[in-house]
Amino acid sequence: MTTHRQRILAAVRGEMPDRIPYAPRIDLWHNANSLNGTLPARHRGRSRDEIALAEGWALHKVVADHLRQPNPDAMLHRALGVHFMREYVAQFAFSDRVRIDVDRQGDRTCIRYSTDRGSIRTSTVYSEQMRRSGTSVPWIEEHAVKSPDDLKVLAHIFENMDVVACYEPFREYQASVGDDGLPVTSFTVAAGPVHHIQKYFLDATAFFHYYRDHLREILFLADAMAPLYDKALQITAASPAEVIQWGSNFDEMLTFAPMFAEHFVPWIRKAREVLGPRGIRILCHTDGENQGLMDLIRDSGTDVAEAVCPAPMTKVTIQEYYRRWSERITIYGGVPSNLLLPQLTPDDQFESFMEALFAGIGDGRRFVLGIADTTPPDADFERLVRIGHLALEKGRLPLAAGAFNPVPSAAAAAAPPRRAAAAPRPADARFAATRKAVLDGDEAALCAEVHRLLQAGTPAKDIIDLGMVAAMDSLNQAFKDGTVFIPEVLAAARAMNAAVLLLEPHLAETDRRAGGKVLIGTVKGDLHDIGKNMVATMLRGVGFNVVDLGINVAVDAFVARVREEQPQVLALSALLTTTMSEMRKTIAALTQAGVRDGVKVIVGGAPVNRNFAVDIGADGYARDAAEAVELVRGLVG
Ligand code: B1M
Repeated sequence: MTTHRQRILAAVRGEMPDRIPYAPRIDLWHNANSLNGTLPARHRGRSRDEIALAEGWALHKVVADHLRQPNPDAMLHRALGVHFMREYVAQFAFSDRVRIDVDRQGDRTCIRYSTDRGSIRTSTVYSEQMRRSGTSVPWIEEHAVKSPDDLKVLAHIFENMDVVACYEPFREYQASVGDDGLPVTSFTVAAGPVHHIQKYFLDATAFFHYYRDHLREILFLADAMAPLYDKALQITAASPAEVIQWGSNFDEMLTFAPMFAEHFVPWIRKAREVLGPRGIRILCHTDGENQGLMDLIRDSGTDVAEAVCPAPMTKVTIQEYYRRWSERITIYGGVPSNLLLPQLTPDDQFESFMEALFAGIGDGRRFVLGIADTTPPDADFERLVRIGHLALEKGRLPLAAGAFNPVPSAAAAAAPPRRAAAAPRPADARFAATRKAVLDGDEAALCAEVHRLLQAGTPAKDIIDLGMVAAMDSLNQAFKDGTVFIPEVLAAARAMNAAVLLLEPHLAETDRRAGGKVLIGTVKGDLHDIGKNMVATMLRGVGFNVVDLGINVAVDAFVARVREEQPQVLALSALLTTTMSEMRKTIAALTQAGVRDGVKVIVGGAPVNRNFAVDIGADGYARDAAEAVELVRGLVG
């Protein structure tokens, strides 16, 4: 009889298993529901592996089990991307020359790393609220890099580090999984040093500014780390592992195409070159929006794309993923997590998605069915069970899909064509230099030009509207078209922030700060802040006074700050389906506190849509940062 392990391994190797393996990731769901006492009655008291096996599913053994590690300090150095997991065959080892002082204060762990070239400080948080929501990794509250000099200190720390083999714990882990799944090892979950720097050392938004302003220093640090990555590959090559995770959270915006091509692809290729001949396969956790990265990922040499999250949660359909990737890459995932939430996906839509999935994946080779990214805590467990039944009923291989043809790589590389750029607005020649400075993200040049125009008697409002905002509009269009990337947009917005400060005293009272104050924050339980930061930066850029409350903001805190700041607009961001309900609660609390009428509430974030906004009584919804600017302008009049 074919085992789960054999079936997944065959899919990963591009062979034809007897049927589609089904390995749903249920760690987050299990953590939350077992802590809250809400596991389905028939599974009370069971571990996640026991539940999966009782249901007949393969174990999802891609991500390390962060909560159950023999080493109590397994996650202590998370802010440096240094983890001591039993699932990792290669692990970092600090040098004696680095002094490490750990200060634990309740949920917070602060660490100072001191060297003879200076020191850096980090802090991480792991709270009861995070535990209850199922999260198993601490949040990096204070990142290692606060100034470019910190990059040099980190380079020194990593130059002095070593990487050592840890085969024995991995062998035990492998044995414990046995035939029930395919254990994947990791070193870090970055696709090389630059990705490591992005994932761990810098605040997510700050990274984009550093990438643009301090690339030389970033590459210096990356060079210092490269020998460790090389050694990890050598150690993995001689290890008992069969698959290694090499890279995670790929997303066209975050891991934007030019950076991905220059700094990620060479490392994925190298991993493939070193490990391929040893029969070890490369897996990347591609849970983001991948449309702009599809060809790069396909040609990178990765064998498995795990946590593939298709439409309707992202832009790429599962059929398109399979068509473009299955010739070279095994797709692991395929069912977006929203499909498990009846409040977002009614039964009939769930059933038709699953039907389309089985019809759209050709002969079914190179496919491991799973949930992307992971099963949410409030998932309808019976839908997970139903997918398992469908995998049994419909998943016998080869599938009898009719006219399916994988796209040959060369043809796939040629498609899809870029959308044509929108026609530029007629430009006012007086502001050519202003627009250029905005497009270049050149704060000094922009401020100098603004100064010159003011001295020449140009109305401040014209400089903003006809110069700066016009440039930003065209930059936004180029961003949407995929011809410029997030660092350029953030740099332009940053330059505009500075110029608006210069212009403000010269604006007529009515035009000042575009007439408004905006309070913005990511709702309680949600730690995603990149999109929210983009919205805040763009609003500031066009002159709004933005008060950013940060992440994980409780309903009461929103209400208190609305009272205190009296903003015209409250902008709420949520990236998790589980935290969207906080938006409804916030609006209800504003009403109860008697302050709802004085503030317009707008909502946004990947899982939010217009219908939801209407349903919860919000005043508006914006799909992206550019739309948010238009929306706020419209609301503030
Ligand atoms: Co998370 N994550 N994540 N994650 N993560 C998502 C959101 C997810 C969709 C991945 C997936 O399933 N494919 C999924 C949520 C699924 C769901 O809820 N149904 C998910 C999950 C499950 C999780 C964890 C639970 C994972 C785990 O622990 N196993 C965990 C939760 C932590 C927590 O919040 N409690 C988690 C953690 C993380 C990281 C820490 C690793 C990292 C966040 C880093 C950070 O923000 N500092 C992360 C990332 C990077 C992502 C993805 C890959 C990318 C998000 C992003 O920043 N995109 C994401 C995948 C995806 O979204 N498809 C995913 C770029 C950003 C510019 O876009 O944020 O959409 P976005 O913002 C846009 C618009 O949405 C809009 O404008 C922005 C700019 O155009 N917008 C607004 C946003 N806010 C707005 C507010 C407005 C208006 C517009 O005002 C009204």
